[in-house]
Amino acid sequence: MEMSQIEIIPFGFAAGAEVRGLDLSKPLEPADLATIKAAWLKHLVLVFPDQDLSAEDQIAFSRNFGELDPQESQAPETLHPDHREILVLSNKVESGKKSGTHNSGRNWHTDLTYTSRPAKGAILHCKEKPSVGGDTMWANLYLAYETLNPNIQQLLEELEAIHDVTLIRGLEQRSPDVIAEMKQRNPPMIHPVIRLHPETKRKSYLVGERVRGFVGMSDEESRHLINMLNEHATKPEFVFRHRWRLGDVVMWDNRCTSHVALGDFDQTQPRVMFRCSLEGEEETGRPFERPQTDDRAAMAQAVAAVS
Ligand SMILES: O=C(O)CCC(=O)C(=O)O
Ligand SMILES: [Fe+2]
Repeated sequence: MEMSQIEIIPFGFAAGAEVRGLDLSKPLEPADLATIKAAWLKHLVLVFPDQDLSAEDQIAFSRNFGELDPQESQAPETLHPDHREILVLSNKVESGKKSGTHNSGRNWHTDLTYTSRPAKGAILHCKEKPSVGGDTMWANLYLAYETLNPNIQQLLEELEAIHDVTLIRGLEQRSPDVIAEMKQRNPPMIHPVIRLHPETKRKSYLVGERVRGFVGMSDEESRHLINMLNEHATKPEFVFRHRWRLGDVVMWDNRCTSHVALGDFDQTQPRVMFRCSLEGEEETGRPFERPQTDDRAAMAQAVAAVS
């Protein structure tokens, strides 16, 4: 049997490596799959250049790394018409209508934290790209955690954050039906801040710019802590920035990274990406319930407990 010659070339210290020598439209040899999995855990974001995958190929490749997210959190019109496993990220205007994903990913986030089961990872395939700009950046959240002072690490240990889909940057610019779907499908969700990676056993912290507060803190306390943690996590030394090439397939580990898609490109040029999300291994979230009572004292107590 022919052995493929996989080469793994690190792109950055914090994250990112290019994986050369593979055609992902073909089934992977077990040894190659093991090499990819090990490289993924080490580099967090893998870039496979020069791929040309059909929707079926991309789905088959993605299934090597886990179940696919059923995408119930997404507005149906943003999914591939024949393959619900694929979210189409596109800025194209179709029959006079802006796509429901034309500005997706524009603030720092980890995918699907507005659901009870944040994604394990994602596989993104570059189909069309602007001539310049539209890069994506990833932050290494292990390094962010590990470089905090132990006193702050301790503070985060029992903390829970409220993730809110309405904090997606630019959500208000999407069509009213997409906004309504996203809100209705995804009420605010509470997740623990500290995460232990099930495979590497390293800790990281999950906050990002779609968190509206911490349970048991005032808005003001939350705001300062959110800003501090996000600023720290996205320091340049923890960030890998990818400049897309047509055909790139990028696969990231969502359990220890956050990312942002930059809107710095000519919006009259198409940018189209197909995404498969790996279903989260664990349901870590619980809904954040608004206090539902007429009793003022109970209301005040409930608000104090969560705001
Ligand atoms: O378009 C991109 O570069 C990434 C968008 C994003 O946040 C995602 O696919 O999860
Ligand atoms: Fe994302």
